[in-house]
Amino acid sequence: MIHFPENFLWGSSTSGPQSEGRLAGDKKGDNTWDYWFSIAPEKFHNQVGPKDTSTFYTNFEKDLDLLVQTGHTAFRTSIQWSRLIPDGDGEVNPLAVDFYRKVFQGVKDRGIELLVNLYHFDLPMVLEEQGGWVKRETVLAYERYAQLCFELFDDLVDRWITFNEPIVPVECGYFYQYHYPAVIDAEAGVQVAYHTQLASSLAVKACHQVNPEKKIGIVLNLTPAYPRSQHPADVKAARIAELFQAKSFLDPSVKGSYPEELVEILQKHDLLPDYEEGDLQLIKEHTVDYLGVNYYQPLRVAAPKFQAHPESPFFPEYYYDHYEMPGRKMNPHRGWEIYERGVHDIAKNIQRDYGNIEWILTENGMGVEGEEKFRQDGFIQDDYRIDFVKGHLKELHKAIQEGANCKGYLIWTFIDCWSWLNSYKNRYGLIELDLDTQERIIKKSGYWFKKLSQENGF
Ligand code: BGP
Repeated sequence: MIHFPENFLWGSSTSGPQSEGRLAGDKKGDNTWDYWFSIAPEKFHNQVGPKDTSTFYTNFEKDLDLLVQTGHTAFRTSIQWSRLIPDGDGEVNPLAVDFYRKVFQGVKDRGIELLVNLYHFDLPMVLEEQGGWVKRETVLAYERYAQLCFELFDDLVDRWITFNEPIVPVECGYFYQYHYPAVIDAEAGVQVAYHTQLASSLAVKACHQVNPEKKIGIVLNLTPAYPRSQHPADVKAARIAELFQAKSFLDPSVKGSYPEELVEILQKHDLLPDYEEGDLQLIKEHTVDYLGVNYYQPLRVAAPKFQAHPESPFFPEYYYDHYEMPGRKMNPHRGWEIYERGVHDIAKNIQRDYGNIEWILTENGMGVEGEEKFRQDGFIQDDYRIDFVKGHLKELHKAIQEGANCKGYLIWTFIDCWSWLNSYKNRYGLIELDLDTQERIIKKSGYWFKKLSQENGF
């Protein structure tokens, strides 16, 4: 039997835009997803959009009961900026204040620790129309929004989070076209990344001004970059891939400064962002109290096979190729590699290079397409998910024994939820959602998770 430390948190993560849904008269404003779906529904799997998510907005009381039934001692969700301030920087929506206070109170009443994220890929559309994160005005609007959240909800929130996976909207919005504005523009992408970091640091500052005792962190998707081989060119490729994918936010968020090599590379490509005097000092002074780490799959890279065409737009892949390791273990239902050892490597990296800062595994989980085929005796028998979690927990446990400062494990996710362009394609929940009836049915993993939490191990 593997036992976790006392008070280790067991729970799940979701986000506002992926679970709440919209209701006529709820006064929520559009965010970039609402807008994108309205002009290009064909991009979304089965044309299911952000309005038709898992109806948490109307069913939250019952859903919070399901948290208890699946053994949660912690729960993470996000506030939708466009619900609280429909145009991003103006009037506050009183219905949203009421909704979030009820939800947060409901979590607390059930004895569950509450983590609240301020931003999960969901920029209010009015701000996007004015240039979005490329513009410094968005940073200031976010600061005001964050400040408002701290004033309105701090009494109910145990831990705050500034951003979820901030590198993802940069990559997907400005290089790979999976998020709006879906352009290819490295200069804008770097500016967006920089502004997001600045906004995060400003939120840390504001949070501590409202309540110096309160912990605020950032959630990063921290896959280590594994080189194909120990050939110096492969090792270099991995080092640079990690600069772009992890250290671009990890270093300024935890250490308060950017890695020199990243700055040099951006300079070489004439991609340094605009910044103002005082910004770097602010970033230095307002580092996070803890980290959230999301981990699904490792990043494997090799030295680039070809030199980039001089006229081609800049991509980080100028420095590395993605690499498929022969014999890798796969989640065939999602097409992602499974590499449990990655959790241990992340933990050691944080322990060794980031002052062993406190952290929580805030997302880990197994997406499965067509999961209804595993239904037997009325519910989904997702033994593969239980095995997936066990495999990762063994590595996490080993790292904790070796001194890693991890305080909890949050699975993605509790009820199957909507996932951006993938919509409901890949199911991750401990609880199945029937999209037609909105019925919730606990999966085998949900019952198992409760036992895991009660026994604080397995
Ligand atoms: C993470 C995001 C989540 C969720 C998850 C699963 O990166 O933070 O919001 O979407 O990935 O992703 P997918 O549904 O694409 O498999």
